[in-house]
Amino acid sequence: MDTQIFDMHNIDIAWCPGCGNFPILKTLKQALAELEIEPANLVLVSGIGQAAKIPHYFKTNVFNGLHGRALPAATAIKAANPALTVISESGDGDMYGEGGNHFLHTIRRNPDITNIVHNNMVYGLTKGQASPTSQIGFKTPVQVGGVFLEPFNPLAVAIALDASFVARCFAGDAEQTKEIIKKAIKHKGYALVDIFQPCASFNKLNTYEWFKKHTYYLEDSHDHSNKNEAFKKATEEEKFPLGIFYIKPDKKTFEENIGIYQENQQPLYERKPNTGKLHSLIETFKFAD
Ligand SMILES: Cc1ncc(C[n+]2csc(CCOP(=O)(O)OP(=O)(O)O)c2C)c(N)n1
Repeated sequence: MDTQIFDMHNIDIAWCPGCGNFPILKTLKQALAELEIEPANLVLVSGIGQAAKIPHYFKTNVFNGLHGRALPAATAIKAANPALTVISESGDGDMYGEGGNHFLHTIRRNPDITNIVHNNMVYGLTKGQASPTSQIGFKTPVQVGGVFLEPFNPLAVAIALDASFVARCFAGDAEQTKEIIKKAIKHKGYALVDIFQPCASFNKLNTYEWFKKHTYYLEDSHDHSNKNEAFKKATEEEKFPLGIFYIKPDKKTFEENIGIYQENQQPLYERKPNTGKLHSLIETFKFAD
């Protein structure tokens, strides 16, 4: 399938020149085309931010909601129509800051969705405040003395919560990123793909060069079924490993667990509401005279 199938025409892209979102946009289109996922069978869900604009630049189904609230919408869309491929797209602020609570509990629910996070270690849209993944010492117009909060470690948290697929990529390596995104989409269950992404305008510390110097790929011998080993790798501090850290296969998904599809396979969105049941429920809320 050609990636052009996802191209929007006559639309201005509002990212700065040199933004790491450009290679992620291209890589995601390539991954989807190689998996032969039709635009009609795909939904991109996002919150607010520069990264969260990515669905605007795709010809497909899009739900662009509130800041930090992509995951509950993505979970519901997948539950209403399990035949869809559902991908959440966010920045590190949107996902780990404003959306932090949803991040934790979506991992626990394990919907069959892919959660791609463009991690540029800064709030880009609002022009350069520190985000939860900003490194200690990072100076901004708000954090004038440098960040002193411990950075949030999304991979370690996801592994601790037994997320069913946990990976990290670097936007500067399109080939590996594409392969990891493909595996994440094909994986049944919640898949986190955190992508290191340089922000050309507001993060002069974590540049392409910096990421190249401070990352390395997990060895082929890395056993991604070993939770303790994955956690150890996720908490390394000198250099950040890239690759697939942890896979917990055969974990029941949210759609399987909620019971709606156990006896009736018809997608929820096609079913007629049971108005009789609804009315009797409303009756129970009425005050007695
Ligand atoms: C509830 C709420 N709080 C704060 C904001 C302001 N705001 C919009 S985007 C953003 C941060 C975006 O940063 P990130 O998610 O890292 O994405 P980036 O722009 O860097 O891609 C903030 C704080 C908002 N729109 N809504």
